[in-house]
Amino acid sequence: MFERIREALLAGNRDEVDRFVEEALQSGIPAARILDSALIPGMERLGELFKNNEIFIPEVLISSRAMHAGLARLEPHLVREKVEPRGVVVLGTVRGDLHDIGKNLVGMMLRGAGYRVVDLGADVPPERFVEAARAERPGVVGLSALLTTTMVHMKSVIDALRSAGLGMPVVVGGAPLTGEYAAGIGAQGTAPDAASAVTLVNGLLKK
Ligand code: B1M
Repeated sequence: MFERIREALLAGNRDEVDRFVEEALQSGIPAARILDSALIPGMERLGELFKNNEIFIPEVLISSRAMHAGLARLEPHLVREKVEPRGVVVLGTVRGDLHDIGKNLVGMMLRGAGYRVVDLGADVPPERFVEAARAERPGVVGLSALLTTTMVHMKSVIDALRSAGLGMPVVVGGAPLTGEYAAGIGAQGTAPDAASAVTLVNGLLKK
């Protein structure tokens, strides 16, 4: 079951990913297990193939669309409806960076944990984060970056928020980040995956 979802993802077959994920859900497999055992390992394999020049951007894009289809199927199962949000999180991928799959997952998990998530999308300039933080007054701002060339823009967002007098905690995440880097740019924390991001936000909002 998981193997054929992974294969369909690598083949970029959106319809099959959609169908196989639905079949897995129908057979009673929990959404989180489908994510962790099929979709995420599929994306990791995709990353290896891309790194080794065995596949190129067009294939990665097609598989990413298939990943989005799988995530869309899982979303209602990962997100529990809650009437009263536990807090607000403004979330986005920083300027120059188009990677949004990990950020979307973080958003989904936060929604599932009861937060209202204001998702600004990808390639978001610092001014847009400031504007949203002013309007929404979130408990936490979350920044994602997947490139060593764009993670530097996280500091620009934190500096812009602080210059605008906005002192809410900022959490950062994405494959190239380390705790040391996060602390160095003045973030209040980083998390290696979406589930840990929820734990981190919970902890910050409790303080
Ligand atoms: Co790009 N790309 N990509 N790519 N891509 C990587 C990141 C790369 C590692 C591939 C490689 O070389 N092995 C490499 C970066 C190298 C580096 O900087 N060190 C790379 C490159 C080089 C590029 C381009 C520059 C390629 C080019 O044009 N020559 C280009 C840049 C475009 C741009 O952004 N300006 C590019 C383009 C693309 C696509 C558009 C084709 C596509 C993105 C599609 C999309 O997102 N809509 C793409 C993809 C898909 C990847 C890989 C293969 C997969 C990323 C992914 O979705 N992973 C990636 C290789 C890899 O990561 N192994 C690669 C699955 C996702 C669930 O994990 O995003 O890590 P991840 O998110 C995790 C955690 O990081 C964490 O939780 C998430 C869920 O568990 N997390 C947070 C993320 N954000 C968080 C925020 C938090 C907390 C946790 O708090 C707020």
